[in-house]
Amino acid sequence: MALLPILTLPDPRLRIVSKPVESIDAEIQRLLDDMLETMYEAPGVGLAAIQVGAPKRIVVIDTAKQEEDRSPLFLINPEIIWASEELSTYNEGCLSVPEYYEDVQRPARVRLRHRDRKGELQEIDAEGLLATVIQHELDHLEGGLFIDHLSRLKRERVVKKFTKAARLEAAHRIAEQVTEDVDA
Ligand code: GNR
Ligand code: NI
Repeated sequence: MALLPILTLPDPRLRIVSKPVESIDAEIQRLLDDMLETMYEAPGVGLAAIQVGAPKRIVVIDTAKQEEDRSPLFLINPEIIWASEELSTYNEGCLSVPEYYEDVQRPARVRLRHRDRKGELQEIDAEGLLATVIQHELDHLEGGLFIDHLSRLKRERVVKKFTKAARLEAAHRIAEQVTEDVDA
């Protein structure tokens, strides 16, 4: 297993629409395992393949609070086939928008259809945190992010902040390299 680097805002790859998985082979299973390890290590309760740069309709989720209770869900080509009229609000975060949290309103309950790790068709009913995380991850498959649910003012503020931080980080890397080159 391997830890994969997680893409963060404003990486344009996060806006790619992911492609359905055609066959669930060893390569896909390796990606699922690497994504799960990466999610646990982060730590996070969900991860979509595009967050590690793979534009495939693949998601891993585990909402267990304790390490002993771990029970990962592997979702391949997931589809929401029903959503409740009733909404619920959850304070969401995203590994691709680190350390930023905002309330998002979504359907309180959903029914999901997907293929599992073995390629078998499954349906699950979800509510609470799981329903929220499923919808958050399905947004990622469409190139969406939870900040798209916020006001334009809030969203643009966050994007600006992360764009500035990324520019600063790039400048620091260059400065460090110059120092190394001069010292050499
Ligand atoms: O770890 C995560 N926590 C979380 C909390 C509330 C709503 C959604 C999430 S998903 C997030 C991990 C992530 O970015 N998945 O794409
Ligand atoms: Ni996310």
